[in-house]
Amino acid sequence: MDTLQLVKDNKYGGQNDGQYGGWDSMVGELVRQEADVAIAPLTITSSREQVIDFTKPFMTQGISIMIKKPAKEKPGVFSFMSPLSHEIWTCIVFAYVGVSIVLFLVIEMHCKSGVSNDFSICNSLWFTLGAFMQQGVDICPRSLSGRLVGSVWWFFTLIIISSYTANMAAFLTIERLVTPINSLDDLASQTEVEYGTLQGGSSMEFFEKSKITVYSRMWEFMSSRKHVFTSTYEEGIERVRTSKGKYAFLLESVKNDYINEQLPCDTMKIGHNLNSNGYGVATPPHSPLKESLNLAILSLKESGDLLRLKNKWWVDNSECGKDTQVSTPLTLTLSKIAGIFYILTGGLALSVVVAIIEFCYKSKMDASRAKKLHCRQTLQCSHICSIIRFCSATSIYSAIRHYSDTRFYSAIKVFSAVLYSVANAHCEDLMLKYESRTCEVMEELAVNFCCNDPVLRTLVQWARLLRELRLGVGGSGSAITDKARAQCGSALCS
Ligand code: CWD
Repeated sequence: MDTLQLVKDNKYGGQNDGQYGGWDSMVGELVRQEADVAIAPLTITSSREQVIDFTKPFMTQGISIMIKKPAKEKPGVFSFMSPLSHEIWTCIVFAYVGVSIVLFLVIEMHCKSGVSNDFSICNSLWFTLGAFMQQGVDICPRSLSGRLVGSVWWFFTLIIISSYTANMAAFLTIERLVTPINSLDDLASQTEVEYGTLQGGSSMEFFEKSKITVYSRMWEFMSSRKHVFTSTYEEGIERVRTSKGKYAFLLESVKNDYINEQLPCDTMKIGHNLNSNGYGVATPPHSPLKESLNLAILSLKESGDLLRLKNKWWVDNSECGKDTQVSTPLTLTLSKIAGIFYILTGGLALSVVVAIIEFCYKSKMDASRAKKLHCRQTLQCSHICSIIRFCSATSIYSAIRHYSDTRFYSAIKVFSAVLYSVANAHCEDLMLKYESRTCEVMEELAVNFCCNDPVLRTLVQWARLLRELRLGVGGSGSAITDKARAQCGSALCS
């Protein structure tokens, strides 16, 4: 009697109605009592458990994906873009333009309220670019709102540049493995890379019976292309190696891990295991051997021998260096630094609000200042008018007094009355005319109109004529006349 023999068809065992006992291969031989024990990576499944006995699992595993290891990618000429994802670069460009426009607008609003500034749209773009490039520019916003925009932009650039610099070194030194498929979902959602399992094993059974959408979709894909199944797992591994990345093999994780550590080190496992189950030693139903095998497995487990053996063959026996590990992509994605964009947007919104408040406040202040100035100037003009009236009146009064006992008295009296009323009316007209003008115009007029106005000048000349005839009070005159001299110059009241 043979003590150890290979299963005739080299397979593990599946349900097969054509075979005696309804099972073929290893399981079939046990069912038919052709063998006493089956020692193999034989997965414990519920359907097998119904016809044969399994010991406790001596190893746990799950279905995993094996692909061909892609060629290492050397840093390209545009590798400097890699530390940040494409969305981040796009968002930075938009943020740059947006911040420049907001900066220009808030400063423009500030200027509208009377303050001058150097921020044209070009200068705003230049200022923002300078800050982003960590350089200084010779213009700076002076308003609170402008400084707010500047501050949030500086904070934003600080974070972006720090993150970029931190990632940059890694990107330029690591040779990355860029895998076309990174997960089971990637594999299931495409048809370019074919995939399959070992024919007639528990892996195939798993997909066939699975009710999970993605697995049943994968089963549809595989069952419609029969050539994707392999009769041995060596065949599947070889197909992975020779198909230039166009074939992925779904095999049990322990085998996957082992092969990946063997020369020529050109395969790799991707994603997580699809399920979890164990390998057990199988016996025909009710075999007396099962108990002793169970005890042996448990004692090997407890003594750590099983773990030591696993390490010996899977780790110490590795023929591939550590550098075969896939480096995970380091690209900084938008979701990781979205907060900084929120802060920037919030800061810009706040600065616009502040600019509006500044604008309203300054407009109000300017209006009240203008009003005060206007009143002051109006008063000044009215004061000057009073002085002119006074000058005319004093001259007229002197003339009347002087001629009181002469034959010219009546004529001088009438002439003086007319002169005074013309001066008075003209002053009123001037007041009305200039009242609505700006304060600056009023100020200028207040100083000049007394001396430059032709009507007033004529009136003043008449008054002067009366004095020159030594008919008026002459000399220094009263305190008000002195004030008038100071205000209007000697031409008016001297
Ligand atoms: N088996 C399988 O179905 N897929 C695999 O990748 C390997 Cl290595 C083996 C057989 C399976 N363990 C079974 O018992 O049918």
